[in-house]
Amino acid sequence: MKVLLVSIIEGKENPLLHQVAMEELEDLTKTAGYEIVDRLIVPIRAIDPKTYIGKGKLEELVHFYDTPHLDGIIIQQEISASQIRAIEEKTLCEVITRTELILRIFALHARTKIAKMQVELAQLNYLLPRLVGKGVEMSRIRGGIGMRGPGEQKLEMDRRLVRKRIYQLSQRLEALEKGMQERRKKRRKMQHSVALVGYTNAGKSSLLNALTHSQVYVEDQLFATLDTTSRRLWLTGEKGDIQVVITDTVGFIQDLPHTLVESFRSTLLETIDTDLVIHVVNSVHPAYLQQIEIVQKTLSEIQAETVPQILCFNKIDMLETEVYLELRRNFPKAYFLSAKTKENLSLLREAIYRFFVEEKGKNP
Ligand SMILES: Nc1nc2c(ncn2[C@@H]2O[C@H](COP(=O)(O)OP(=O)(O)OP(=O)(O)O)[C@@H](O)[C@H]2O)c(=O)[nH]1
Ligand SMILES: [Mg+2]
Repeated sequence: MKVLLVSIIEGKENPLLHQVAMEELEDLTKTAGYEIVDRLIVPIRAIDPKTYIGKGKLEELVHFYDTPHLDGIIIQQEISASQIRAIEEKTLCEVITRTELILRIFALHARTKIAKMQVELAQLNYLLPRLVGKGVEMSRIRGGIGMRGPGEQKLEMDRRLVRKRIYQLSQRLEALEKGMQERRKKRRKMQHSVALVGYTNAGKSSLLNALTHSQVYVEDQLFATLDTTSRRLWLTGEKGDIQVVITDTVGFIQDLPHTLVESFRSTLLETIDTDLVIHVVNSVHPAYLQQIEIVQKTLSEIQAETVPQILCFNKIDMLETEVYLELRRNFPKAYFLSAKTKENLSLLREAIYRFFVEEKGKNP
């Protein structure tokens, strides 16, 4: 599917931040498997209630790109359903927002039953306020899980049916979550637990693999992992060997769609209801500082900001020496390592050991 990426700047917003957000939108688009024809940052003076982008800018876009030859337009901003429809009518191609793009990636990457249910719930919750009236034509849903581009079967379903399905899914998930919660409680009493958290693509799954010699799925994609995986980690030290359970899960992203946060709550809690959080940072990412902030913000949104944290800069094998030294100066308490080359991995192991043996003093 050939797509055009559009980000709309209203008034005096920071163009640099827009650039970073645009690059992330590119990564998301590639992860979804779409081909990018061009990227466009459109400055506007004010939001047009009908089309968001404004009639004139829309005309320009249609003429310049000969839009019927495109399959889709992906818009960074969360514009309304009626604005989407207005742009679709004018451009004659499918228009989706970043939120819907992320929902599609989640749908493509969900592997376990629980992740599939969580994604479907998020999609339906996203869709519900966008349905108007009864018996509305639901071409926009594009078939739930595994939905792809345009031209799929058009579904006729009304709000009542969507609500019913939301209810069913919530009930089933709630039951599953109860079981998970009980297991988690038991685990916490009996075992030391560590969770890997961080921005998507930071290298959490790679670090889990490197620490525990596992083969968890790793990919240069956003949201490669949606499920929770736990592995045992043995640590040796002067005060005797200990065993901890280390858990990897879904990564965070800026403006993670609210419906996804809600639906994945149990998965998120699974990782953060833990003794220690290892916050993995992609040290070579140009916006790593912003990513650290977003992770901290997300952690506090799920009430996990008080869990003790080890900050861990990954991918140092790709850092230039000067940048590396400056990072070390700026974050004197952090750990700097590479899940790929395994450099400094032992320092992190020692830090985890010390946390449990000395600071926490618990011996299971
Ligand atoms: N050079 C280098 N690449 C790394 C390192 N760690 C991970 N990567 C690469 O970074 C990409 C993302 O790694 P993952 O382990 O899948 O990252 P993640 O944080 O689990 O990502 P999501 O599950 O998508 O949120 C992959 O292409 C890895 O091979 C590292 O230390 N050095
Ligand atoms: Mg992962």
